[in-house]
Amino acid sequence: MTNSTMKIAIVGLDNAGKTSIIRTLNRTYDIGGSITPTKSVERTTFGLFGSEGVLWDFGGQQEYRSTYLKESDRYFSGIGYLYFVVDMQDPRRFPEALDYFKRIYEIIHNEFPPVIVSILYHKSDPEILEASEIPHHIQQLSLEFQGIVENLEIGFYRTSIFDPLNLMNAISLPILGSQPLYNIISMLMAEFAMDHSIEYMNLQVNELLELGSFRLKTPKQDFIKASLDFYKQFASVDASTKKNEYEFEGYKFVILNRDVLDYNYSLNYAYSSGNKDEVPNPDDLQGLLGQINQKFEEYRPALF
Ligand SMILES: Nc1nc2c(ncn2[C@@H]2O[C@H](COP(=O)(O)OP(=O)(O)OP(=O)(O)O)[C@@H](O)[C@H]2O)c(=O)[nH]1
Ligand SMILES: [Mg+2]
Repeated sequence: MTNSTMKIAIVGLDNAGKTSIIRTLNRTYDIGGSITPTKSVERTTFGLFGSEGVLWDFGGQQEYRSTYLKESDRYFSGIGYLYFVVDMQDPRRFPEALDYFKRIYEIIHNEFPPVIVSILYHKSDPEILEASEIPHHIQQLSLEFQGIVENLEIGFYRTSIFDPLNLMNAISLPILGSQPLYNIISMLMAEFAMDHSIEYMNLQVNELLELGSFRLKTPKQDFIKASLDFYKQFASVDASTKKNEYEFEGYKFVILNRDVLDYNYSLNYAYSSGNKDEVPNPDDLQGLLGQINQKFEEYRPALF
């Protein structure tokens, strides 16, 4: 493994929601607040397991898109992960989006190691999702994207800034989902969640990514609403406090801060406030944290 920097590219048409995604994840965006179009590329660096990653937010206005395609080496070489963002609330622009993706794919398809490509069906807002045309459009678009990349395996995710826990999951899976630890920790969480009527649990390893998570398959709308408030707390949480608790709209949310090896992480979980009997007591939690730390040491995360 080399010590090079991990390069992550977020691309898509103007107004697709790319900058909102990044700012939601690193908690610098007031969800619902105003945001201006990105001029050319904005880079953000972050640390992960002792290595460095850099996020490239490719402003999507026409003039910038032409420049990237013309000076493709400068912009697209060395990409490890590509997220292509589609605005699901703007079907008229699907053809334009597909065309842009196709041109980029022609440039990156020979990269080695191969680029991990993910499609984000963005603005799939939880409140409108099921009653809208979005699920149908997703089916159609997936066939088109798959047709462009042929045999390459690509990931498809529904995202929305109004469901930030799910957004974090979508961004994390392509990068960390193939780590054995991700699956091990997710399994520990699923088991623990079942025993204690927990509706959500994740392990947060930096300001962007998670290493394992559990969530009910179809979370209640109430939970998603409450989780927005919870998510805003992530930014202001006092990392020196071992346990932080919040109550939002009938849900109890807990953030536990811990260290293992040289890393800090937080274990986050939520359950319905009405659920008093099965909630985990300190011994239960100690047991889970012990298991997580042990697995962490056994499968030291190594990325590059
Ligand atoms: N409903 C909804 N609106 C969103 C979502 N994400 C972003 N938006 C809105 O979409 C608009 C464009 O968002 P940006 O993040 O600036 O889009 P961008 O892709 O960075 O645009 P460029 O920088 O021009 O390429 C803003 O008004 C956002 O508030 C979402 O998940 N749902
Ligand atoms: Mg932008």
